[in-house]
Amino acid sequence: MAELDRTEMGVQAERALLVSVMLPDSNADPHDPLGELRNLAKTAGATVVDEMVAKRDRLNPSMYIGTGKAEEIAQRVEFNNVDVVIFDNDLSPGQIRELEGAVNRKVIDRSELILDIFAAHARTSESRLQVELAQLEYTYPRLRHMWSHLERVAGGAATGAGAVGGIGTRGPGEKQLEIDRRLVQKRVSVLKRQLAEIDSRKVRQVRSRRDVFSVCLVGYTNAGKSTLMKLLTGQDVYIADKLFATLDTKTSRWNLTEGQTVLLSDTVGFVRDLPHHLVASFRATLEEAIWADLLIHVADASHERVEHEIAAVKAVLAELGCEESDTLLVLNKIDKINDPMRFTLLRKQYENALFISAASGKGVEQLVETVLHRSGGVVARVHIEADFRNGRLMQFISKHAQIIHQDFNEDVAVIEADMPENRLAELRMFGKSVAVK
Ligand SMILES: Nc1nc2c(ncn2[C@@H]2O[C@H](COP(=O)(O)OP(=O)(O)OP(=O)(O)O)[C@@H](O)[C@H]2O)c(=O)[nH]1
Ligand SMILES: [Mg+2]
Repeated sequence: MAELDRTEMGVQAERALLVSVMLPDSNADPHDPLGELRNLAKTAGATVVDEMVAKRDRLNPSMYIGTGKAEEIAQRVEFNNVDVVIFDNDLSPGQIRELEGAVNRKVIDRSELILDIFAAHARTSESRLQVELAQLEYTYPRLRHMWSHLERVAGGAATGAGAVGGIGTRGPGEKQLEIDRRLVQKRVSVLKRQLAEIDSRKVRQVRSRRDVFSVCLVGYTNAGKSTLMKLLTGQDVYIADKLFATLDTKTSRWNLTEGQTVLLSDTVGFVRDLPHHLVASFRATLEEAIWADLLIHVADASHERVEHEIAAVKAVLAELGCEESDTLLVLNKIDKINDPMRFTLLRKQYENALFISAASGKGVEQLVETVLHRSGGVVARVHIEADFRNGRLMQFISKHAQIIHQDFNEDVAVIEADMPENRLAELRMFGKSVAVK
């Protein structure tokens, strides 16, 4: 099944031409539309030798770009000795087929590139299964194209004519294609079953820890999540200045203060327009994020496009169904911001965020303090005067407070107690019959 692994679609050590077609609703950076794709291509091991950006009001359904632009690509591909053309846009199998015919080179899209990186970085058997499933699901509709591609190359070599010959050709490849389709279907259902088992085991595992407060680091890839994890827990996690360094979730104990420990998890980073197949099959890895009591959203404050990265992460969180979760925004890498104006602006823009440097440790004390509060770890000595005939109120107090002393004064109970600070608001909601000092 070598061809189904799409090893041929990898870009390791290949010379790449990057193309971005910017439509009016594009999420790409207007100042450097290919910045992220360039990083992704480098992470995947390609050498970027040429780049093209085309602004368009609408896409051309057959090839995404027009024939004029395709001709230009074909010329530049020859001139620069390019092996692979990588589009920043998601292309349909039909568009890829047409494009490959027009430019006479392998064409891959952004999702395939991301899948290729994930395949190379996946370490545990779980993440390998997840990547394989995502690749098969994404690859599956493209198998016809794979075969016509292979046949075209063979046919092209024989006739010297290149391009269009093999598309849709019936022949031995077609029969092989049927066999391959059945094999793929079988493999996909085996993978789904295995992953469903892992998923339910994981859910049980995560739920069984419900009594311990759990915190999960989420954020754009390369924001510094693993660096922060290492700083806070001392866990030796993999840190690298590349995209998708972390693929597997790691959970560790984080001692906030004497006697107050929470669980901290480090997860896979997000990018904008993350392939849906990948989000779906990474659910098990992201289970920690879905069930966490608190999400720490780490963003790279030194990145010019931090606003967009924050928005992209929020979109993925929404896709995972955790947009309502308790979230704390942490702007990291403040040591890299040289312009004081920029810093002031960010502070104004994100007034509820914490500003830290995971590299130098700056601001981390405040982060610990905040998490301590959010986890209910900070205990306050309170003086409560309450109507003791209010059964629900008295029950709430006995459940959540450590009573130091109490007196009864006609209908009023006068109580001195220690109570988690984050319960005080709830206590006050009992209304007039309670006074808290
Ligand atoms: N200057 C500076 N660099 C930092 C800081 N935090 C992290 N880095 C660097 O940023 C790069 C990415 O850090 P990681 O911790 O691997 O980032 P991540 O968010 O875990 O990335 P992925 O796992 O790829 O999603 C590394 O080169 C870190 O050394 C910081 O506060 N300041
Ligand atoms: Mg990481």
